[in-house]
Amino acid sequence: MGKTALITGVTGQDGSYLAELLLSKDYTVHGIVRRSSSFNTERIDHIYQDPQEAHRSLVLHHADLADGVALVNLLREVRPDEIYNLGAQSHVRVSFDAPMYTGDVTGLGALRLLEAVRASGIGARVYQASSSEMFGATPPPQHEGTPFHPRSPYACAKVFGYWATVNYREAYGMYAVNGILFNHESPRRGETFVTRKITRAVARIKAGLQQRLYLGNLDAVRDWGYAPEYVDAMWRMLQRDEPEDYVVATGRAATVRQFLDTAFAHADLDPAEHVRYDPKYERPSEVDALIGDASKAHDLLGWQPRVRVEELARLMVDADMQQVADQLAGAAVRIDR
Ligand code: NDP
Ligand code: GDR
Repeated sequence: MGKTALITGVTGQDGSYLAELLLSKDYTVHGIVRRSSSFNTERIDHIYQDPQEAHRSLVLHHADLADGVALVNLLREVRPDEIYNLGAQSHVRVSFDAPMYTGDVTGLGALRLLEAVRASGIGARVYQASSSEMFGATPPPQHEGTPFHPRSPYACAKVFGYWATVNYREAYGMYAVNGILFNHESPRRGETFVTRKITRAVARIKAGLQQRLYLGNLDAVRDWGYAPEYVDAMWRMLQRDEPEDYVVATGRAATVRQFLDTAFAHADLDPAEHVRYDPKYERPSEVDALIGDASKAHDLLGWQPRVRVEELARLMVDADMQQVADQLAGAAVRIDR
């Protein structure tokens, strides 16, 4: 019999790749979907299984990290072996506009889930999606022992979730781990994060659908990896004998400007012609440089990143160009009718 996993945030970038990975390993995957007035399952539609089917390996449930009772009830019903807490208000800039909400879902939500695991007595292993944003103002390279200095309500909430995870491990002997993941991207990245915003704009400018791209700080340094490789690291963390925390990163640095230049060059476009500055996209306090040291993950998890930032930018541009082409073809078919 395969294992059973529960994923919060299954409709997000990482949740969708993780669900695919676990299904390929013969898991039964349960996912939490929050109620929305419009469809929010686009990233997992290709693996969706009809609720009428007798033996489903992917099962979706309505619940929310803001509702602790719903979490306890769901855990008692599903009784997962592994839980991946990927659900969050995950946008750093937005967290300055909605700090209380971000603290509630991203911070307290992690504690609600840990407490639900304890209260339901199911003994599941828990993965907490911690973030390089917790290091914030502490200079690179950052590793598991680097002090935190969060620079946003989002990062403060993630620090809370991190320590709640460590505390439940120490207090209750729970198998609970933090994956401290640096930025990771893909064609499924949300459209308002900077990499996807850039690659989507490149595709739309090339197709004549858009003229300008407005951005904020181009000097920020990030360590960008490829999301499908990062969800593999999450899974590896829960397969070890002992629960420990791990940094996951490529160890390579690039500025937003370098990502921008690579993406535009791939489509033979000149950023100077199209890119303009808008202070709206600056943060009240910025994180200048994140570059991770993932030696521990290399040594203990046998995990290695393969896709480098230049290749990442190009594959995201290619995917967005394909998506624009498909949309235009779809529109043409509708007009013909
Ligand atoms: P996304 O923003 O793509 O996905 C977030 C997920 O959380 C979505 O499924 C979203 O649902 C869900 N969600 C939001 N609010 C709630 C709520 N109240 N209750 C339940 N679910 C909720 O994030 P990523 O996939 O990129 O990231 C996954 C996790 O990893 C997040 O916790 C993020 O903070 C963290 N992280 C991400 C990194 C990255 O570079 N991607 C790096 C380090 C950490 P909906 O689809 O309805 O919006
Ligand atoms: P980040 O990702 O804040 O690192 O958080 P984001 O892509 O939003 O920003 C990266 C850098 O780009 C600069 N920037 C802009 N950012 C956005 N979104 N939009 C712009 O127009 C723009 N112009 C410049 C930002 O100032 C920043 O320096 C991501 C999220 O996935 C978090 O959930 C995760 O924890 C961290 O990565 C690791």
